Amino acid sequence: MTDKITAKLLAGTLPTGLSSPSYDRNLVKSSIVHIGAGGFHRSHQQRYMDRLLSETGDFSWGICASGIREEDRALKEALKSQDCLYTLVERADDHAEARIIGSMTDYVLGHDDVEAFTQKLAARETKIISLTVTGAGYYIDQRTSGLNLDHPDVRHDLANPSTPKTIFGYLSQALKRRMVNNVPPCTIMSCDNFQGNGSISKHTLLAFCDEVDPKLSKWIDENVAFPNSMVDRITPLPTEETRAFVRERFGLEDQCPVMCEPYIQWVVEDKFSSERPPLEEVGVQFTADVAPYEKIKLRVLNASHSLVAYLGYLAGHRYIFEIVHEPLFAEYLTYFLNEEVTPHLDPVPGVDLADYKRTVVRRFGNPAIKDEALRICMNGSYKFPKFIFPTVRDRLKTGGSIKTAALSVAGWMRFLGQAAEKGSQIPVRDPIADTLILKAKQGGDDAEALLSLREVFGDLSDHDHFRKEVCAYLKQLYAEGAVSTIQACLR
Ligand code: CS2
Repeated sequence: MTDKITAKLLAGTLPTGLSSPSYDRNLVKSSIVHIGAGGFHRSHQQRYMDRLLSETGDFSWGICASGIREEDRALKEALKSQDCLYTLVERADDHAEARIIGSMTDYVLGHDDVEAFTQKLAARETKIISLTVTGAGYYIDQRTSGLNLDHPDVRHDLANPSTPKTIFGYLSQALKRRMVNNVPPCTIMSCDNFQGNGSISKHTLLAFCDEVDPKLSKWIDENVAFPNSMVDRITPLPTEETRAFVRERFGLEDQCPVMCEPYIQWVVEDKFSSERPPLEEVGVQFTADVAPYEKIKLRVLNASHSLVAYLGYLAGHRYIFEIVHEPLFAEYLTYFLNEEVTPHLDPVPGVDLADYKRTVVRRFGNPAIKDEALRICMNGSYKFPKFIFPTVRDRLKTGGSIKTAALSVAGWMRFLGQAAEKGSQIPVRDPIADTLILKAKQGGDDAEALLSLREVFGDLSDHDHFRKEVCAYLKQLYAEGAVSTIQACLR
């Protein structure tokens, strides 16, 4: 027999291996509003808050989750039908530990009632607005690293403040209301996975507000804190299989469970506009400078993901664990990390680099979470510039080899080429998917067409050595396939 997951269930006995909130959820305040409550938010920030609520008895820090895209409606309906509770399953090998997370106080869709949502964001009780809207949600122009004011969504929000589509439309309205009504400023905390996530949220929002009302942008600049943070937990996209697992293992009918690895990390810059949750009590690290932690995470973990995912997919693998269990891929990854990445990393307080790299490779090898290569193969146009190009630039400056990094770029291009073929079933999920497919089609085995995309490659579009290497590897990938090209690269 299965039970539907609802608050009623919490009063009953739960099966072994599953825990649930023992705190009274009615007492929890919604002092955080989170925009973009996908799988990662629910495996990471909510998990920390749930722990804070259950371990400290401080009920000040619940989260009202929200979405601002129509695609979020199904999740809203699922969560609302089960009192905003959901199961979080942590898995490694044959170990599975699950918890019903209770820190989500509500789930709203911003565009269902823009006025009510703006009021919520502008309310005195809202101390923090947190964000996981992915890199694409910041509308960054890679050429200038600033806000792309020409993007149709951004232009729409500037022209139509009452029907916003972007975080900027919502945040500018809400902060304006706080400014005008003398409500103390809240903190804007980005939990998106890129370096300087706080600083970038600030610069892009200020650029937007400059267009709306320079007084507002000045007020935000002087009053609102945007802490940078490094977030880490591998969270595959939720699948039907996760639902089935929760049903079979725990007898629970949960419409939107999340499954992830046991590893979790959050390092946050200790810079808040007003109070902040005492998250250090549940393992979050607060620091004055997050940059070294972000750098190591993005250049080691995220870069390694992109390095192996495309080529692994081309070699016929579907899951990350299968790829890193292949000796050839393991060797390729080790070469990249030791020879190309490591020379440009700085020592990070409390982090043993060799151990950090070993742990990343071990985490990738976790077969239980079945992380799909295609999840990593999404949004290459903003992942390569953030994860791999910084290493490439450092290598080029010092004259070091870039062979494995260049091959990973060619791997992405070959993947796009395959996706561009007639009748291909490969999905290209990327904000500039159409352009990428068009260029991949035009160029075929000649990488120059894709390399000309300055919004992706920036100065690297003009770098002869980089271009030569990528072009040679792409030709070889077309002619010989992934495995033989990696073998040749490592010889
Ligand atoms: C991945 C990340 O999407 C990607 O390319 O590298 O989602 C990664 O799983 C997380 O950053 C882990 O914290």
